[in-house]
Amino acid sequence: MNGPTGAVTAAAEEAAPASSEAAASGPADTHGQLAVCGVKLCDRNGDPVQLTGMSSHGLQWYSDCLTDGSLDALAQDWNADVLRVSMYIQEGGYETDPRGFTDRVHELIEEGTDRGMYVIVDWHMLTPGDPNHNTERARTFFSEIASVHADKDNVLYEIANEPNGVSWDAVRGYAEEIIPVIRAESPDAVVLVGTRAWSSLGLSEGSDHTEITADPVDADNIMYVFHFYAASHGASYREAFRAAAQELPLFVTEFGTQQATGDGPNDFTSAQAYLDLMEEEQISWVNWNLSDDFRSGAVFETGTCAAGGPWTGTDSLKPAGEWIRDRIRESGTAA
Ligand code: IDC
Repeated sequence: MNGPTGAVTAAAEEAAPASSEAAASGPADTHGQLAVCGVKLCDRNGDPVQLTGMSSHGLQWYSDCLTDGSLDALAQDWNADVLRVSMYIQEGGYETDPRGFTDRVHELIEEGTDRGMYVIVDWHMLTPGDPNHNTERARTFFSEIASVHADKDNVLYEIANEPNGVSWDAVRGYAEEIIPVIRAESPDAVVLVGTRAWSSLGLSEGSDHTEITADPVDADNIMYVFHFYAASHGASYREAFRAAAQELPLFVTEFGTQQATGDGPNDFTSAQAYLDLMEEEQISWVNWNLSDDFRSGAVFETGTCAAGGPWTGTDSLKPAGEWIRDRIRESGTAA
């Protein structure tokens, strides 16, 4: 796929010669429609793929960090396979302006598509933690998004960011309501299902993945979502994740190298252990987040977005940003 304009593409290729191939044809052009195959994610030829990339921050706060320049850098300098578009529902998000946020998501799907990336549409429910609180809103939103982008093969649907304080049964019931809404318009799209206890497969509320294997969502072509924050979630959490990966198709749509607040010191040793595990198991991952929020998990230094960059290279990056840019460049399909 071509970049947004010949000039921008040429400039980006110059800045990152190693990625000139990715600029000419992005991962979504090469691998096409994805489908769940066993516990893995496979491309249009049935070959397993691992996608790696970045999540935006909340669109209500950091939309101005998603520019032509930053998205070019993500695709061509960072070699990302996937952009997660994080649309909060509460906290000043979708519920305050459904039309405006839906339109912004449409735009960002096009921006990701133009750059040959996969796009995850993240229904970023968080507080309240019961996804059923937003079911009617989710129906309206996903029905429109899945209908408008039905002809694309690079859109994945994440229907509930982090359910919390609710049973697996409640989460499963919500998934079984929303998945058919998406499938009515986009029958082949992979759907990502958030799990209990902040998408920890239940771990953060004292359960584990066996509650899911005992009573899975009644739908095919879905993956279950796991999130972790490497400085808060150590070896036992990681081993529970490894056990789950043997039995369930998993997608890590959010992780940080710091604490669960998205802030504090980085634990790159723990984070690397997770990355090694995900490479071994070919689990796709997305890091939180592509913004210049003051917290340590936002990749850009504060003020970068208002200044309009620089987006390529490492001059604007915090330590977590430099670390994750290196990892994304050397992993995934666009490495
Ligand atoms: C955090 C943001 C912070 C914001 C807060 C509001 O970094 O700026 O004020 O949300 O809810 C998650 C959530 C994600 C969190 C992130 C870091 O999905 O929304 O972002 N986190 O705390 N789960 C675990 C960590």
